[in-house]
Amino acid sequence: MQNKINEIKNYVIQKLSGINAQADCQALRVEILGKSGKLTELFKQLKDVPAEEKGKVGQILNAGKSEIDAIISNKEKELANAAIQNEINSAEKIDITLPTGAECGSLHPRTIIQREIEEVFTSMGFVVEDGNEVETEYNNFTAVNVPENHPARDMQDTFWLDNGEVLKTHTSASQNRILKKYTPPIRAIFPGRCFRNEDVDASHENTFFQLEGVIVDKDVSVGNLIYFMKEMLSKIFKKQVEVRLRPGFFPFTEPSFEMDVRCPFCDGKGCPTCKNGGWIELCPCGMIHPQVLRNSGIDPEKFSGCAFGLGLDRMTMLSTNLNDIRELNSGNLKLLKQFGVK
Ligand code: FA5
Repeated sequence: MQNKINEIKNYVIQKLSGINAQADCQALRVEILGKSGKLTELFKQLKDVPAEEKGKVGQILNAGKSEIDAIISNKEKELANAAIQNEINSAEKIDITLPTGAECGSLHPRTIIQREIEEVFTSMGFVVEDGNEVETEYNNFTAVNVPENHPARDMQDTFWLDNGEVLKTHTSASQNRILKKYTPPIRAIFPGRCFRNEDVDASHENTFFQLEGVIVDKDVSVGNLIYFMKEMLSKIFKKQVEVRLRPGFFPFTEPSFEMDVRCPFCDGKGCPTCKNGGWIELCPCGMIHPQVLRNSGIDPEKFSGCAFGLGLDRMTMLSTNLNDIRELNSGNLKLLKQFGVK
């Protein structure tokens, strides 16, 4: 076995001496260490080695692999450094003092609102977490109490990957990871991009943003939910706001609510923004279902929690008075730069 490894090592050294491109080096790595690589094939022969020799032969193989891997890695580093050096030497000289002639960019209005909301929640002791855009079916559905064949899955049809994962349909998909990451008391918000197989119209996009919040502690109640939401909205709209709860349904909260805010533009008197109803439907929320807590390893006998899932595009539309969500993804700079001032 040692002879065979030495042969491969000498072959690698000889080949590397003639290699000057990173791609060739990569190809050699695959040829030796890839799935059907020369060295990998030797590992496959280990199963035929008598049991009493397996340990020793395994050691020889592993040592050989580390040595060959290091030889290739060194060459890779050498080539990468040479490529950088080459770029530095050959790069045209840029005079950074010259005017660019291009306009400066600005933050997207949705990013501005997201940052404002994050600031308010962090000032109240929340951590800001990130979520995956590609999620497991378990996290997106099952962990939040939407098992296979549950009708609630139909309301959130999404884009499925060949490996069975999904483009997440809601930020609730991150609940399981985040509740597992921390131990109660937990206060976290997690903004993120979501995807649904939707017919696009003025208020629905197939790609949109939500900002989710969870609070888990001893004796959390709906009162906590109302308090934090009112605080946040009052800071964003820069005035005291009134909210109301209507019954709602989500498999992952019990009870579930739809939270409305009294229209901050007309103080509830009626205007085009609230379609003369005086209230604006803002955000679904509720008390976290005991099974969702259990799925994250939290004992619902000891702790309770509440959660909300704010539509960030909706908040952005409210704060900018835009009436078509499609503008937010349009790249229409004339329109967007009116708001993206920071
Ligand atoms: C949910 O997605 C729940 N996960 C929210 C939740 C979280 C409830 C925690 C309870 C506890 P819903 O499908 O209603 O719920 O979406 C929440 C918000 O996302 C909506 O109010 C809306 O503002 C926004 N939203 C949903 N679908 C779209 C869409 N296609 N385009 C733009 N915004 C959307």
